[in-house]
Amino acid sequence: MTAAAELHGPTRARAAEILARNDLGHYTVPTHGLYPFQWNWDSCLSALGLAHLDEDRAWTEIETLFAHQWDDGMVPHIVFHRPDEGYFPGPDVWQTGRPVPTSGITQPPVAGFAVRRLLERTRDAEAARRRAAALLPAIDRWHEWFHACRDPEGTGLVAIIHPWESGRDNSADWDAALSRVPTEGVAPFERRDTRHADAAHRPTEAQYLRYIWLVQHFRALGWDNRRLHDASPFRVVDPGFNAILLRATADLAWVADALGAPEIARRSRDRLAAGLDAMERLWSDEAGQYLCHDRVAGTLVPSRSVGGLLPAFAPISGMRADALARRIEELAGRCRYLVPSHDPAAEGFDGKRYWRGPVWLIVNYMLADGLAAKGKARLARRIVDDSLALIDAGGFAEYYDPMTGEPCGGKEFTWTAAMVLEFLDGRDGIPSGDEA
Ligand code: 9WN
Repeated sequence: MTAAAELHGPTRARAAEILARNDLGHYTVPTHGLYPFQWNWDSCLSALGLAHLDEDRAWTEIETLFAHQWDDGMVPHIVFHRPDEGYFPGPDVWQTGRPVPTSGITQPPVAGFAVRRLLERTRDAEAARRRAAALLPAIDRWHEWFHACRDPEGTGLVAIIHPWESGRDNSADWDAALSRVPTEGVAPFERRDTRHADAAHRPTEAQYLRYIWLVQHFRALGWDNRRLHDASPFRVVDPGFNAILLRATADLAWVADALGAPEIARRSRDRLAAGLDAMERLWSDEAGQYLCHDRVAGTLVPSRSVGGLLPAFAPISGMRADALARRIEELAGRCRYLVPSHDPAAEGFDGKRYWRGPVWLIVNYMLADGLAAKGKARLARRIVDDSLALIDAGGFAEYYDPMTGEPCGGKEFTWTAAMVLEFLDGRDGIPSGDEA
């Protein structure tokens, strides 16, 4: 245990307790009540926290998710392991026809990154190599699926076709694209999220209507991923999502090298090179950061959200990393806690409403990791310190108001707890809380 972990003993113990409470044996729920199933990127990031407590259990978390990979290669964003009326939309709405029901869309592909990190840190190299070797082709197939189904024209970057895929559901980034999604014909529904969390912290009714319209639309197309991309009125190239895919692709190449799988390593490096080149098309000098590209409208989206800062997590150039660090410093002057999910100076900022302003610890983790790797230890350290200060003041919430630190959304959150363990116990260059 590091000095920081000892100093934060009670916080660490509380984080471990939350992971245990949300652990259903072979998968974790993000939090009981609000999210009673397994979520894709929650699980992969939570596995990093689980590994501090029980490495075997950490691998199981990712393996359980991949056991529900679709035949076409997609890894779904939710696995509905057992019925629960507490969440909408459930399996009856998705109707994906899977033996264990799943949703029909995906989420940010952090698995390649997580597997490398587990493998690199393992205390049981033989078991870790065996388990990573089994996941390696499955992750490669998922990456292949992205390129085939979400980049049919081979641009090097993939589109999301539903805001839920981004993981940043109600970001202002989607406002214009989502406004083109119709609402006619949406079957009446009752939201359940607002039973568990303050409605003022959640997406609006108008957004939910469009989320469900898209689900119904894809369902009517039989969840055929060869058709969904072109048929979706919502197609956005998110720099954050692509940065995660590129980082995972780089990490998968590393894992493939370590395990003697040269074909996967080569394919991954080719995809990485093409993606990094293409990412430059999302850069905006005016915004000082990356921006989303609306693939339907053919324009960049002038919304300065954290999605455009997340490329710091990918192997981008030093020049771009410097510019992103400057943007984050600028944001530091506009709020008390880094890193807000939307610029407080921008129209549409709302410090309590989900992805329209609040701080999320998983995002802070990825930014701190990327910045530290690019020599920006001081800024990374500031992000880690702010994250731990939020925990000290408000507990393990889903997200936090960047102005006041108020905990928002769900409570006792799995990936928040996992990130705390990473901040306190982690290595790999992320400066931990109390190091000089
Ligand atoms: C829809 C589970 C998930 C996270 C997402 C977050 C939120 C779901 C919802 O919760 O989304 O996937 O119903 O609001 O936005 O990033 O994976 O924690």
